[in-house]
Amino acid sequence: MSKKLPIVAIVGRANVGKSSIFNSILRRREVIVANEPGTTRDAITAKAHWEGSDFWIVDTAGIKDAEDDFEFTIQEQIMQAADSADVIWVVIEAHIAITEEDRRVAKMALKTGKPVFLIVNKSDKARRAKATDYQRLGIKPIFLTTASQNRGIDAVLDELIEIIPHFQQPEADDRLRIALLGRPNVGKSHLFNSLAKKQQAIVADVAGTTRDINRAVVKYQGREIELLDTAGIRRSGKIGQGIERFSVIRSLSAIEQADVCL
Ligand SMILES: Nc1nc2c(ncn2[C@@H]2O[C@H](COP(=O)(O)OP(=O)(O)OP(=O)(O)O)[C@@H](O)[C@H]2O)c(=O)[nH]1
Ligand SMILES: [Mg+2]
Repeated sequence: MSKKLPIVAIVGRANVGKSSIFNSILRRREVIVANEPGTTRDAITAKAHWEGSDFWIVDTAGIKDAEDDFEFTIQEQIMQAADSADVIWVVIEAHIAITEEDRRVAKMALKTGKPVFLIVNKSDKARRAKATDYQRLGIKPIFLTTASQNRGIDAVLDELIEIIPHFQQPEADDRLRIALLGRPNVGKSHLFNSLAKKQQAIVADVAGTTRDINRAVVKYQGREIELLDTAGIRRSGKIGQGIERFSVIRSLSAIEQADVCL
């Protein structure tokens, strides 16, 4: 039985505590937390688990006005993280009235049509706050958390694994799954096409053409073999922005689905 691990993207205005939530879930200081808006510049992904369920979480940069090209690229990346995710967590601050940026983030998240949670963090700074005080963003469910003290996070994770079964696609069969992995442009899609005997994958002489996983089922000696063609994996550091980065997450999740990796 194989399943696709869900991806959770943590988005929100700068400095609301996204990285603190990410760290709290991983129970380690994986990413830098600082009281300076714009601390996180690059989306960071890690595999997490709760009560027997595994998932990926992506910590993104804070949403700000794009003052320059670099900032614009970052903002684009946040949109892509949200687009690639299965569940989106929008984070706001409990003690600060909802801002224009909070509204922008909420709108963008809701527009994807995916499950969205509202995490109202820093609730230690607004002790009287109730979840219903934050309904105006139109997001449900709402959780109050104090990430810096690991408080309230369990409830978010409990709800996540409640909805996770929707993303698990059990394929209880005896199909052998083979994932084709490798650096960009080494001929994975060509091999995939020869094996699949049909032009299913887009083959192009441009490194990184495959943005997602192509699948084909071939019959060999009466047995079904499912081939998973993945995006090329580059060394981290060389991984570009945006779509490519999220393709790599998809490749990593293909490794998990596969029985054999070539
Ligand atoms: N009082 C309080 N402070 C918090 C809480 N969570 C985070 N902080 C603090 O808020 C500041 C920002 O936290 P980060 O986790 O870096 O916030 P971020 O959203 O990742 O920020 P950017 O990456 O800059 O967008 C840090 O000083 C944290 O220690 C909380 O629940 N309560
Ligand atoms: Mg951060």
